[in-house]
Amino acid sequence: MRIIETRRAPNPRRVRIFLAEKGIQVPFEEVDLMAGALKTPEFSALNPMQRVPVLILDDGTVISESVAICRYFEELQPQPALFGEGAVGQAMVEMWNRRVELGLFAAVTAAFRHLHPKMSHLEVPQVAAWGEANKAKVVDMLRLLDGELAARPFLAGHHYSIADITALVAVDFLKAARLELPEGVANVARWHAEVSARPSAAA
Ligand SMILES: N[C@@H](CCC(=O)N[C@@H](CS)C(=O)NCC(=O)O)C(=O)O
Repeated sequence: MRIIETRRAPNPRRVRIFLAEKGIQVPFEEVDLMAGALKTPEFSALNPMQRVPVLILDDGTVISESVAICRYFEELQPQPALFGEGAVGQAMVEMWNRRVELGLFAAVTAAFRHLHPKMSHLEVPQVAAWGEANKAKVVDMLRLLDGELAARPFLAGHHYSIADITALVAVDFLKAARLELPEGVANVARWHAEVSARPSAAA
């Protein structure tokens, strides 16, 4: 099997961190999304959404979407459980991962894609007003998460999970979007320092 990625892009990083937490090694193949590598007929045949990461299994099965790829590996190797354990634990991870994906990661990504000049050939049309509007959404969501992280070490409870991975990648992607952590989110800062110190964060 192999994973096609662009190393500096945030979604492939989610999968790399997930695999590092599991201790699973998979060969990665680099393509340059900025140079149009995802727009070719060959890549589009693998993933019609023209996005990385893409996992290709030895039998030719193609799995894209970062969370789908991570779920595949969770099923292959359940421990450490990064999608939660038990009915409640799994539901909590699903809930927080979706909230972070839709409320934070998507907003940071929109700010980046709609405002960064380098993205003008990939984000068509680039709507600057939408990028600007998402900056406030990012701040609101970080403040919400700050309140949550006052009460527990990790986003979905007492165990590190894919929700933390998604949030870590989203927070680190603030820099590319030319944003910063706002004032007054000390709990997010504490959590960010802790998850960044895990060896997987460097994957
Ligand atoms: N929902 C997808 C999103 C994948 C995605 O947006 N990947 C970005 C890189 S982080 C990409 O391939 N962008 C290519 C483009 O915008 O043309 C996932 O979770 O894998």
